[in-house]
Amino acid sequence: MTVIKILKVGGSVLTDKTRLESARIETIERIAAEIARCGTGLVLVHGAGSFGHIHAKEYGLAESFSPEGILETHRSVVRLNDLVVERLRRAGSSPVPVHPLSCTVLRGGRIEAMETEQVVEMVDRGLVPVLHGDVAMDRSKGAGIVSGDQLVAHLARSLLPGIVALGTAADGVLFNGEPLAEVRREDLSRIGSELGASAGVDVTGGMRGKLEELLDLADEGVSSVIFNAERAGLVERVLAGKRAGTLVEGRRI
Ligand code: IP8
Repeated sequence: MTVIKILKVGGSVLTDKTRLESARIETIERIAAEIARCGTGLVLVHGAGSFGHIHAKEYGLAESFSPEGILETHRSVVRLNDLVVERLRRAGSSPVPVHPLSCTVLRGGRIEAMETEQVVEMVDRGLVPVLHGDVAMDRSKGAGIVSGDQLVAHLARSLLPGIVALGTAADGVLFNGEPLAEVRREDLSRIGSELGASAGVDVTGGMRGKLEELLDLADEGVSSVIFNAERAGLVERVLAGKRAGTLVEGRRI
């Protein structure tokens, strides 16, 4: 059986979040080359950056139901997904797009149901499923936003991966400007006020939102790492199971 690795690369890494739909093509190509060298078993999730957050905010999607907002936000993140998929293909991987809008239902902003059988089949056949933060139907409020971080946590619960890694634009979880080697739920009260918001427009919670997803996961026994995907070589390093950034661990017992 293939050992699954789940990698999320944040929208702050792949795009300039201050400028509408502005992809960092060189960075995407560099990360695609690192991924292509990592072998099989990868499930990739990417953030939306300036391809989704700006539309989601403009249409107030987190608060109100907007048919046009759903379509425009989804189309926008699909454009970024298409760019990522194409760069992965050119780098020598076998990517396939997986759009959460088509396989996920939320309730109150949280994933209530998500089809993942197709993701397992793809990985078993040597493909790289490429998911992304998206808009999704929500049983309690019509539609909502599902972040890449929430997708990672959900996928990790159902696929039981060997590696869960979140590539961000920071060196990990920072405290006094320095990355922590590890973080657990007990540390939150100490470091909480320092957890920064993301640069540019962000409707899903920046570093704090990320950590909340990963600490829940860690409490269920799945550790993960938050590392800097802007530093060349670190994607390859974490996918090889080596240390980088901050390890998110379960409670001390
Ligand atoms: O960038 C957000 O996903 P994220 C998705 O992973 C949208 O938080 C559509 C804003």
